[in-house]
Amino acid sequence: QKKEIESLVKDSVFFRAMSNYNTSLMERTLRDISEYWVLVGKPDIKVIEGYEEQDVINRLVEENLLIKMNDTEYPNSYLYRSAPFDVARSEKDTYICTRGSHDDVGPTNYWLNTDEAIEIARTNLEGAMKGKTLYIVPYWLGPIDSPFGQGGIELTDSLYVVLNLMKITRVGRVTAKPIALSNSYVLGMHATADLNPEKRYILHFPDENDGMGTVISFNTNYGGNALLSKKCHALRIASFRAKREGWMAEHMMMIGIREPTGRMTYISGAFPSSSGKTNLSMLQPPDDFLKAGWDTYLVSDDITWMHPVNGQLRGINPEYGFFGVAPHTSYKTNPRAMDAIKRNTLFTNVGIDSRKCPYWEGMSEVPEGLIDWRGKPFDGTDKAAHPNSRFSTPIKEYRNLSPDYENPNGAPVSAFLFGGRRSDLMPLIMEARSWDEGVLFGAMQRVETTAAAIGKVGELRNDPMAMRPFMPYNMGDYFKYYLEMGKKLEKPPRIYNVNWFRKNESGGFLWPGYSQNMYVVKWILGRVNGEITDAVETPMGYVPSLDSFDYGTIDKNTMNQLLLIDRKGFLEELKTVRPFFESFGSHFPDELWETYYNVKSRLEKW
Ligand code: GTP
Ligand code: SPV
Ligand code: MN
Repeated sequence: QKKEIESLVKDSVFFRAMSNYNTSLMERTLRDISEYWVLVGKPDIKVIEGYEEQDVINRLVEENLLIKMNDTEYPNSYLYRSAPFDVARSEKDTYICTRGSHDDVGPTNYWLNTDEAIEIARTNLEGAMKGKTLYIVPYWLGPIDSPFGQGGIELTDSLYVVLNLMKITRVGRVTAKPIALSNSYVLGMHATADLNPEKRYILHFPDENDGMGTVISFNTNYGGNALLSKKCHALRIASFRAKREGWMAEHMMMIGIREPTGRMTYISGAFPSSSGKTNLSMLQPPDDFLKAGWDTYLVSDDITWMHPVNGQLRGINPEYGFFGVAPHTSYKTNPRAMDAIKRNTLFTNVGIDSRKCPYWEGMSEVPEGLIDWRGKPFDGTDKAAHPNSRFSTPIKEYRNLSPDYENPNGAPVSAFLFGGRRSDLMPLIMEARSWDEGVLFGAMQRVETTAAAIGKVGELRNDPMAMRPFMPYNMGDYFKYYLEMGKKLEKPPRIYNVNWFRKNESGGFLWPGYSQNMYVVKWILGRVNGEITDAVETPMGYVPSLDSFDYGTIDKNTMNQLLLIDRKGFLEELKTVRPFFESFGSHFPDELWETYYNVKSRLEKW
């Protein structure tokens, strides 16, 4: 069988390059592939080298799976419609599998025993690709020459997955050398099978594959469930490895902000799914900032890998493109995204008008001849675009990329922001007094659920560091690890809690958000660079004093509301998160309890 596979891939540039650099890894790769290939019913095989995008598109168009968009306004852009029941991440089908017990992964994860999970996969995957084509997609996460990069190989029968990977990940022959030299890769096996949601599994095996990790996903074709390089590898598998190796793989965006003086400061922000990472990463400062010489430069919009180097965390973006939320992206809210998605973009589950331009809620006026995301004429009874509709766009389409985007060593991170959708309690901005209290901010995150995952939207739930759906081990141990990281760093990032989503009595947002978030960012820069010293000290940490806070055109009253530290509310909040913390039992660090009680007693005395 290995011979058979060998003959099927022998013309591939990727495999030829791979065997030049590392014969034994090449041998192992062939074994891995042949085992899967036999299981799924010996389909045809095609290795993705990285230059086949047009062929892939043509095939999908022929199969009526892609619709070409207006070629003048959206050149080389297409619309894909998913099965309507397969349009978001499915947390209840997502498992971390180990040979130990459920306690390995803690109460925030679904767990399966490794052997049991492999048996489930075997049963479901047997013959699942008979008569189809198996695409082998080698990919590399991080700058090609980065010591922090990691390779992966995704095996899939979905051309939609292949096209997405080509848009948002470095794929094909360019990855052969770094994969070969790193002498390992994460193995991802994906099959659309019959898309039966009852038999949908996204299985993670962080211990398998010589400890590099394996992912098996089937009966789904949606982003985070099926693009295995993204959440499965770059967050879950990578976080597991990061803990072992002393670094961090986080659900964070990262940008550099250049001030008129030329100084560049990098900040990273963890916001749960559909809660503002991509938008903050593409922040276009208000006009007066731009005129004065401020601007922002993107490193990452969803995932950041951070390594301690000389006492500082340095961040890289493992990805090569955006898989961004479409609804409410507009020239008003995010002009830089609107520019980037005007070319070479794959849209998923958006509406389309009679001119073949995409449309979604919050984009503009409802256009003529609108067809909704399911392909039916839009009549206003349902949404035109699915609330979790997405754009897949290569990173190079974004015009304000950081000069450090391709820096193999990344860029130093000066601040961490934790935030999420919270209509009450959480102020616009507060600064933790210490790393440990910042970790408590992160651990306490209780935010509204969104359409990015299947389930109810708008329900408050605990989502520490925006990592709940992506944490591959016990969250209590993660908190411990986070605390240790702070001790290890000479210059740990300062930690902030932000909230763009506070609401007024009539349900409207108190804070205008989007480009206006620049005012908050400016305050953070003033703080981390030691230029704003007169902040107001509260039991929760520091909040801006209105005198030293440039907050734009908002009135003072609203500002006071936005910055209020509600003593009673926070005491109540501490009480509310307590059972969640307790659910981690002895995994929850004593040190964090201590911090919890310190903050609590400060509030009580205030
Ligand atoms: P994932 O890709 O799911 O991880 O989401 P994300 O964290 O990147 O969120 P994104 O930036 O795509 O924003 C999600 C939704 O929140 C979009 O509809 C945005 O328009 C909206 N949003 C983002 N930033 C703000 C803000 O500052 N204020 C308000 N009101 N809405 C915002
Ligand atoms: C998220 O849900 O956090 C996303 C989209 O960024 S997905 O890739 O589907 O996970
Ligand atoms: Mn995300």
